Amino acid sequence: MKNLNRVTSLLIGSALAATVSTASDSTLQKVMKDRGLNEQDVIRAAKTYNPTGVKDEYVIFSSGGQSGQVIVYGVPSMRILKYIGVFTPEPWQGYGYDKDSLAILRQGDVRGTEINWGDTHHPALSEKDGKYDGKWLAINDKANPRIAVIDLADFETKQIVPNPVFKSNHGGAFFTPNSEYIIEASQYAAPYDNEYHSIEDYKESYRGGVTMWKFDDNIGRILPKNSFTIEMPPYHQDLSDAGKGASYGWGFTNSFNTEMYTGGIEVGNPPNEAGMSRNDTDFLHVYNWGKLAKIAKDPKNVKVVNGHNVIPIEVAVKNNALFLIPEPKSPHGVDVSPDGKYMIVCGKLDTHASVYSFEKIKKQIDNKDFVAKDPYGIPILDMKKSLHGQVELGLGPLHTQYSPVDGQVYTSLYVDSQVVKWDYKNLKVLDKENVHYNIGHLAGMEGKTSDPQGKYIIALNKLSIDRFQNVGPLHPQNHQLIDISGKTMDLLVDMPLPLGEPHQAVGIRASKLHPHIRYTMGTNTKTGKEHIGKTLAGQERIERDGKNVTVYSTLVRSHINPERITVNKGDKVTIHMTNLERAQDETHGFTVGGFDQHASLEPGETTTIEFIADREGVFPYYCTEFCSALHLEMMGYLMVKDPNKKYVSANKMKIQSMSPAELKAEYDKVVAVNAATDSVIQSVVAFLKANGFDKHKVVADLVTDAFDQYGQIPDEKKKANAAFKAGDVEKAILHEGMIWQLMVKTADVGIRAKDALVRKIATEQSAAAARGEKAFAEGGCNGCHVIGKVSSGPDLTGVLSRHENAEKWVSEFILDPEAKYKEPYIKAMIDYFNLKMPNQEMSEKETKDIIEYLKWVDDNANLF
Ligand code: K7E
Ligand code: CUA
Repeated sequence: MKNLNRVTSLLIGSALAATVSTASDSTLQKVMKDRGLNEQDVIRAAKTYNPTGVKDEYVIFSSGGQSGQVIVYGVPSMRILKYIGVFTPEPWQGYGYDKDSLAILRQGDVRGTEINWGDTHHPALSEKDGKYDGKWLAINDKANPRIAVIDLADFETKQIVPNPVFKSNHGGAFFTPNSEYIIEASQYAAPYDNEYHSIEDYKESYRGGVTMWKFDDNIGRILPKNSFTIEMPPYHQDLSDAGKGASYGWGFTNSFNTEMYTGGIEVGNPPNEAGMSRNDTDFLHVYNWGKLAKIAKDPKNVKVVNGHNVIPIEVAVKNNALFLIPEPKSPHGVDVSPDGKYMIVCGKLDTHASVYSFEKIKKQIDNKDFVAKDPYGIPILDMKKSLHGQVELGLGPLHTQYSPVDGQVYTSLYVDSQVVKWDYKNLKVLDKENVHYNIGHLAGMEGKTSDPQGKYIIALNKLSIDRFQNVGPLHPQNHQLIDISGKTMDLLVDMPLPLGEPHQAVGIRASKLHPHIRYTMGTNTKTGKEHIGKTLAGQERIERDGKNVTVYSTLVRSHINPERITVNKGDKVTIHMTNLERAQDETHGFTVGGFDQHASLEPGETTTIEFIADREGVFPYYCTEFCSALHLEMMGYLMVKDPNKKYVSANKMKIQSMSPAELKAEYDKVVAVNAATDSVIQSVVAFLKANGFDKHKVVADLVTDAFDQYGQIPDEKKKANAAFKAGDVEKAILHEGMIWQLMVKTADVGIRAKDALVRKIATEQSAAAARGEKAFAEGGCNGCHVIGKVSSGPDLTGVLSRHENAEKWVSEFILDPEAKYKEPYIKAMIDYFNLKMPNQEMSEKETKDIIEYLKWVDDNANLF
């Protein structure tokens, strides 16, 4: 109201407003006039507008419907934040393309068939004491009955569990109040086994049911072995909810087609829609899952179908754990109140909402006060005796959300295209708001928990018709944000959702979510453990084992190491990749063209791609995220050779076309390079000998390896000299080239031997220095700084004596490099290396340790 008055005064230009009127008032008026906005519009805009950098109060997780994904957006701004790949490959995240996420997607295969989509309906947030704890999100796939679990520490899908006995589902996923279980109710009754059963045997062989998936809240995984299914008659079980508070330990599931009609238009029967809605009432299933969970532990009480525990109807009945209550025909939503005392059932085909009282239900159960049994022997309670009351709401009531105001709820009316606010305790309608059009679910802020927040309701509309720009006959869905903070509802804004039919959404306070911004270096994000392919700077390598080529690579601004991978056609290529970055949002992507491969590597993540190099050719690979100014240079080549082919070197052809003088010049150059390389090797050898390398077995072994290579050089040299003498300069060049190859291999191992020897003879590292060295490696510092060498950044040996007050200076520089970019010394370095020291988000502690490491380096500077 205060806002309204303020805007009104600005706009009406009252005497008071005139005295405070400024240029901005007239600007506002002009904008409103130009855009055809009225006062109300401006207030609504102000209620949803987030200036840049301002974040939302609530985060919404919406099912993505047929996209098989989850859509994340903010309230009140209605800005989309993320699509989470769940049942469907999602290329940006690499989901379903890298090997690790593909393994998750494949967990969802059904009877050996790869499933690459889902019909997601109901997202559910994990709970503690009936309140959201912000840890896990589960969602069901109706089409291929499955439940997926998403970790809210990184918003990635970690598990998909197919239902072993259902052939479809709908009434899931719903967490029990302490996330003990996730409820999944079947939808269309079908045989539990995987065999053919005639539809004539429907009543005997087809079954519905509710699966109680055991959930481990600490690790965030469903434990299939500890889960069980409650067998139910072949009524089409529908939406469900877990009891809480007064009804803790109980579950509630709607149904339709208690007629058990099986259709058959093609044989002249009336269609399903007529036969399945003939009776006036269907059944609310009421079951004591707390008791059934205990019963299921005894093998005598379960039958095992497809390796999964099923509690037969008769066992549940015998243990007083399964009951039916009539409910108005073809109901849809069942929603338990925050205190667990009431269940609101809405009948799609009935204009009423029915409010059931758990106290009344419990009394009948305790007194064994039943009116009849269904054909399967399940006790039926009296409907009237179970009801608190009924309220006529309008046409097509579906789903209900609770508010913090005692008794006040919001229900969607599908046919009327309205949200109705009503009082379920005093049984009266309070307000109605039109929505556009044909609302399904509606989402309150924590509106189904024991701690509903109120403030907003989102209408999830099935049709948008004329609300948006026409983009062809397939229209977007329309989510509409409604302000419920006032006495009457106020529709604030529309958001088109073009990704599928999002059935349900759940909203949580943003303050309850605490996702990571980076991973511990080398994490397999799908398991949370260290990845087998974890590779730090300096450990990059290509290993070959027959037809298997394994590449251990790293990515850091702005290079992929290695930059050349040569394999034979038919080789199986496995590329492990580690993103060495620690900076927030410094993701690198990776693809090899033509092989349907993509990976997204968030800071610290390691993942793997794997494919058969089944085609000869040259295939560039590159980083797919624009990660730095030199992003386009972040590339390399995969070269696939056919082992059965002889290749003529273009280089050789070039040499052949050279004049004798040019050839001689080429030869002299190669010989000179080899001489220079040899002198490096000799200096390493001198160092090794001077420092008694043979006293250390590890080092001695490496030296032996190195001389294996070096030992082949005299023979090669003889051939080179002979060719030269015979006048075949070209052949001499090739032999000298081979000598260079051998020298490089020698130097490679020799330098590793030297490093190992340095380790052995250097002064002992303090614990802090050792931690610092690790932080230096894991932080990716060694991507640019190689100790003892100028590489793509300066050599850090002696860095602590290069600056005044150096420890302070260096740590400031590590923690906030940007602040020093303008210092003349740093500016000169940046110009020289054409690189800026990036902020690697090191902590104060890590920085301190790195300083200790650098001190150790300086103490041993003579060795590097
Ligand atoms: Cu009503 Cu599948 Cu929850 Cu759609 S369901 S609306
Ligand atoms: Cu890394 Cu682009």
